[in-house]
Amino acid sequence: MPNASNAGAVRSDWTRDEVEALFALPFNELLYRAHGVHRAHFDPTEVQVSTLLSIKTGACPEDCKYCPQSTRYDTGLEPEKLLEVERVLESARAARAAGSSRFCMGAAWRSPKDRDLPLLTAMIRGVKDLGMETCMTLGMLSAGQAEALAEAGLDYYNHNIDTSPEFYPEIVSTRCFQQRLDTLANVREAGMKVCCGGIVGMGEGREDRAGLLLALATMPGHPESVPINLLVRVPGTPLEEQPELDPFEFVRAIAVARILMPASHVRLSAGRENMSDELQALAFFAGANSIFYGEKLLTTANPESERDMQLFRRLGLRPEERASAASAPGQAARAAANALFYDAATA
Ligand code: SAM
Ligand code: DTB
Ligand code: SF4
Repeated sequence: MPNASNAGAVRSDWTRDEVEALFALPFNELLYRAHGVHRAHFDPTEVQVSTLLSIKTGACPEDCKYCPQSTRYDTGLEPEKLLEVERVLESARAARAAGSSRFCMGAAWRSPKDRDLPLLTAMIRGVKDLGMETCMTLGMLSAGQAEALAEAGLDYYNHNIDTSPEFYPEIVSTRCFQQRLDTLANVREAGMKVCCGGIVGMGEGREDRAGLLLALATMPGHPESVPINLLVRVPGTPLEEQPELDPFEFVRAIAVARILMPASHVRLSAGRENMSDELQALAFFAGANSIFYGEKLLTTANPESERDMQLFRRLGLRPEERASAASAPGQAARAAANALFYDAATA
């Protein structure tokens, strides 16, 4: 167990015992440590803001039990083909105008087809030209596909391991844990930043939440971005009746992620729609410093933008500027949008 003097060092040699001991700490002790680690690496008043767009919706052949987009479950979702580039850019411009610095494009595929690459790379170039960071999540990637996306300027690739290696087979049968790691290796090899996390609240035990975070924190390089999703229980999916996870257990997962991966952005991801403002505030204190912003995730609801802006103002939080933003195109538009978050009207 790290003591106060080495807390915050970036390590990839965490052990299961250490991770389980962190989860077992008294709540306030865990939060105190996590917040200290957070402050050693980040400005605790800044939160990175990303917006998601589903660029290809539904009819996915995989069987992920949590997912409304699997063709195996009747969730009433209307499938849509890959969007045209101009429609994607319209959404990206709107996200930038609303104050988002990263645009994440998601497709309900097992993996992309090579014939889709010209459109995908055109989307990446178009969004980059707006001065935004780019992220995609398209399923499994071959080494060649990862290179093509990196070549077009893709900054981040999102590919989650979802849960612990032990619990994983309960959730997905159509691709194995190792295949996820192979895609992540291809992404790294191509030089892109990795966005990789998981979902809690799927009926896993605390040992699985520890196993998920241990798997992430012992990767050769920590993912730069770690989304922690709270299961959205979508009617029609096999997990629709899952009992709610104790909110304090959710905050513990955020805090342990922060301690294990001190220099990574930990994202409070899916599930915010049903979280109270107080729970989100606790998660920010525990070390979450990134959110998805905008009324929709991929297919399910996210908090209204106005509610998020209000929350930022009430908590004295502000959107993080990307490092190279000062000279990036679109800076003036984004600065104007960011002002929306600071409007004093609330206090
Ligand atoms: N098809 C691609 C894939 O699975 O790699 C990309 C899109 S997929 C929807 C991206 C991630 O969203 C999943 O890995 C999962 O972690 C998360 N996700 C999907 N449905 C969710 C739900 N109902 N609740 C929480 N997270 C969810
Ligand atoms: C991630 O970890 N969460 C986001 C993003 N990466 C792609 C997706 C959440 C999806 C929630 C269910 C939906 O809206 O379809
Ligand atoms: Fe398909 Fe991704 Fe949903 Fe799994 S999580 S069913 S791969 S869209």
